[in-house]
Amino acid sequence: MNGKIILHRRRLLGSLAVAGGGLLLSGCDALNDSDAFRGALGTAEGWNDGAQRWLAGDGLAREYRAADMSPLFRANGNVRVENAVYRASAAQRFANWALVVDGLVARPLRLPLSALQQMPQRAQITRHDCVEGWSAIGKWQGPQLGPILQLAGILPAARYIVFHCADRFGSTPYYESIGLDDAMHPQTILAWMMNDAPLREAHGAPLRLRVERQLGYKHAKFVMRVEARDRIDNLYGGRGGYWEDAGEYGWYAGI
Ligand SMILES: Nc1nc2c(c(=O)[nH]1)N[C@H]1C(S)=C(S)[C@@H](COP(=O)(O)O)O[C@H]1N2
Ligand SMILES: [Mo]
Repeated sequence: MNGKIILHRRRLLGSLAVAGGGLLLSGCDALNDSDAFRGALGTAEGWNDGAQRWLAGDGLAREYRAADMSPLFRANGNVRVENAVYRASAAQRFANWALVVDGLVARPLRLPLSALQQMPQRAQITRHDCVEGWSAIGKWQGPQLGPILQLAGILPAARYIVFHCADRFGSTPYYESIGLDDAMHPQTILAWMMNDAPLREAHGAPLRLRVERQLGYKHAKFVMRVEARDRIDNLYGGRGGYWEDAGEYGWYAGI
């Protein structure tokens, strides 16, 4: 198992080297410290809890066949983003857009869409369940979140991963958070493709979270920034997400 993961990380780092100048790293020394990486797998601290848990055989969400894909996948919540910065990058088809990865990490990252596209990809056909009472089966593709957090050097103090989105309801920004077990889960990806095409704006372009063991509202669309934190009770309304703060839904939305 460990060997497989290290191989995966080598592939990731190789493809990032190809991505070249587009990728900004604040330190490069740790890029080939597979010893440190192996060491981290052996500890029981922080981000590693999740990895340990799925290495030990935690469950996967069900995956479907292409023939099961819903002919129509509804878009829900915000389907258009009004803020000016987002509109400007959308007009350039996100060519100058970059995902920020920061917070409790040793090496904050700015990852252009092209870098995310060149990382090893995972594609999965899953069922999306919205609390409002509809479901749809769709295909999602993008890099796994776990290796991105490892590349950023997620620190042992990190307990939550927060997704900051470009959209708002009224004056309140949409955001969501998950624990490290879900963040490190193999089916947790930052998808830039849906049903074999780049994400449409209504479905969260340029990048949205897929966290397949949880309900629809956890799957943050229009993700601009991924932040590692030790707590979420001191962020916005303190409950870890837009709907949670609104008192509508709970933080853990396991299916
Ligand atoms: N940024 C953002 N993410 C969001 C929402 C939203 O309004 N804004 N709606 C959530 C809800 S309730 C659901 S069911 C899904 C809908 O995803 P879809 O539009 O691709 O169907 O996105 C979730 N993520
Ligand atoms: Mo939803």
